Amino acid sequence: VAMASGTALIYDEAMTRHKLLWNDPICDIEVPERLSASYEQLQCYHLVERCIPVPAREGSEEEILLVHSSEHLEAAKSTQTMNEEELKRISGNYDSFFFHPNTYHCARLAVGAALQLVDSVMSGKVCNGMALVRPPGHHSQRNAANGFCLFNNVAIAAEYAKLKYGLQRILIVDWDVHHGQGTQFIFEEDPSVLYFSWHRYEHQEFWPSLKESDYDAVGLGKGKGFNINLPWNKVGMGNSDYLAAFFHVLLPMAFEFDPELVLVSSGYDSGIGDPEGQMNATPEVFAHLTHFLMQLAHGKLCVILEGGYHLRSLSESVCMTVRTLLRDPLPQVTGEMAPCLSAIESIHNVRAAHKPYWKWLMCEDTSFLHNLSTKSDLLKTADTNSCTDDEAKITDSNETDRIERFLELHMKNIMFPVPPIKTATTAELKASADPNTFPVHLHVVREMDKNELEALVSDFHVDLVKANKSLLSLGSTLTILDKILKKEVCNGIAESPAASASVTIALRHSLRFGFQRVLCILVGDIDIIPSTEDGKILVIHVCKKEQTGESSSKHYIVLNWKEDAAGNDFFSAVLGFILPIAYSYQPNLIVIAVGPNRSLGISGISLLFCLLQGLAESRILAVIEDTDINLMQSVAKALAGVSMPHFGVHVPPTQEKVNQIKKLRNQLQQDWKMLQCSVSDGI
Ligand code: Q9C
Ligand code: ZN
Repeated sequence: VAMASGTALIYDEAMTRHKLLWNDPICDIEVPERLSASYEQLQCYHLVERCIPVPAREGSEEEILLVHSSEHLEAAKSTQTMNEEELKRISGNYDSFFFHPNTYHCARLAVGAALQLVDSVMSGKVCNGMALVRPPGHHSQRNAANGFCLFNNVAIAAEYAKLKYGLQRILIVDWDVHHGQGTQFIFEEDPSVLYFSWHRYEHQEFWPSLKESDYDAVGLGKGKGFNINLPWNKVGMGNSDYLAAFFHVLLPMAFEFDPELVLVSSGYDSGIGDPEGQMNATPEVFAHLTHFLMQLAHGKLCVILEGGYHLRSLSESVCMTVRTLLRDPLPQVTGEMAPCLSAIESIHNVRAAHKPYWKWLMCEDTSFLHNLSTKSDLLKTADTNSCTDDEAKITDSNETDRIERFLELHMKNIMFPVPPIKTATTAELKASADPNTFPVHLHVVREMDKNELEALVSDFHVDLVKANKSLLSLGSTLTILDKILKKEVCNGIAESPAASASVTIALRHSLRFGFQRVLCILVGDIDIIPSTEDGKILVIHVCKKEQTGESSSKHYIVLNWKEDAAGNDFFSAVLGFILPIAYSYQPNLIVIAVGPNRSLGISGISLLFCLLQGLAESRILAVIEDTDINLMQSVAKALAGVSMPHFGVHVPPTQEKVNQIKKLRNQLQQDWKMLQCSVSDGI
């Protein structure tokens, strides 16, 4: 099936006409400029013209009633003709909400914009998209406005998608810094909607200060297990905390759930500089979060704006999201890749609370802390990581300056013009492929001839190029690597009859080029002669047991894995082990080599390519010895990003495999800190 392509963008200036008419220090951050500034920044980066414009429309009363009571609808409707005094009085009936005569119209447009986005994606007009809306929605409840929200745009979108398209599994990811308690209440008993929210909580001190926002609110009745709350008990959470939450909580659950559509309650008040969130995550982390979610539901992803009150941080983060939806290569995440102890504690707790409901968690030995509050107090003082109060609080203008400078500096690096994703391969692969299903923008390169090759490799690894035959087999690998190094292409696939030799030479060549960190993932029987001592190469070798006697060290990690014959048990290894190590390492280049006697199926291998693409600015070299055309095509599709593979149902691995991962995690988590997900082995 050909996949939809393109990214929808929905923006209507009319939604800037809802504004606060009186003084209210609680509500005065939710300003019209949030929308216009975001849109202007998108224009500035030339992202608007690359998207498919989709008009907003008013959501109908019937559509609003999918989630809200008629009393609530009528109350909202009645505000259109009120004077300021009446508006102020009725606003006072709710926690943190303000009405303007235009509010009702704007809120209907916000609902309709979300529904237009769902229609565009579900009809195949586009693959994904973003709707910039005001007022936001996720605090809004069946019968009440709350926290700047009148109608719950995302919740209505989910009900609408279920009704109109017969969907049975929808994932809502709420990365806003506040708990979308409205959305939780609406779907609490509904197993067809998996709701995930992380939020500033501070042991219930932070608004809306509900017991129901804690990690033990897992859903009710039939919906048990389908509500995931990850409370942050400290401010100052950053990129690594967010990524750890994705690796160790959200992504494994999301892959096991296998949604047909993903909706994002996309608040950017969880980003750096936001006065509400007081977190430290930089805009580029949203590119990575978006990229991970694009791997689900065949890429059907609808991003709908919620909060975000630091205009610069908000608009840069919106741009990061849209750029990623458009499939540009991802910027590197910055900062030390180590989650803080308080984050690990929260991650540990939500995993323990969800253990009964998810196969993937069942065999892990996460259990509740016996005395949580004591332990938490201990952790408060033990925590030496980034999320300490003094570093995170914006108390004076120095702090504001710091954030502005930070954003300025990082934006320079991040919004650099990057080459579009182009995949290089040699002509052979393309010729043998079905032209109807094969990536169109595959870039065919000529192989180097013997003389060119000799010139390139003459002064090093002479031993390896002695025989003519092996020399020629290096041709495609080096040609393609060279194009990646020269930034002519982003990634490439080399067929090689001698993968071991090709990889060895590719690694040496890239170190010579000046790369400081090359991540090399070997699948199957491949013997390379690497020097991993100086840390410039990190090898993860996925192979069947027996045949290697090697044991793992910091830079040579052996993962004995033979994929379950019945299906897909490699998910947990990729999400909970390989990805965290890869993000801890932050490579400049990734080489993935598939040799003979491979222990993974096509879908396991594709999963690796898809998920690791966010690293090394998408520089990935594939070296494949196998002549299986299906494997080649899957890798090509994954790298060219033309179709979102369906990874099938996530099968939990055997106890033996789980134990291996656990052992490796314990052994390696001091070196690769993103592996930490449990308090008991974290300290
Ligand atoms: N003391 C969104 O980000 N703060 N809403 C209330 C009361 C309300 C945030 C503080 C924050 C609402 C969509
Ligand atoms: Zn918020």
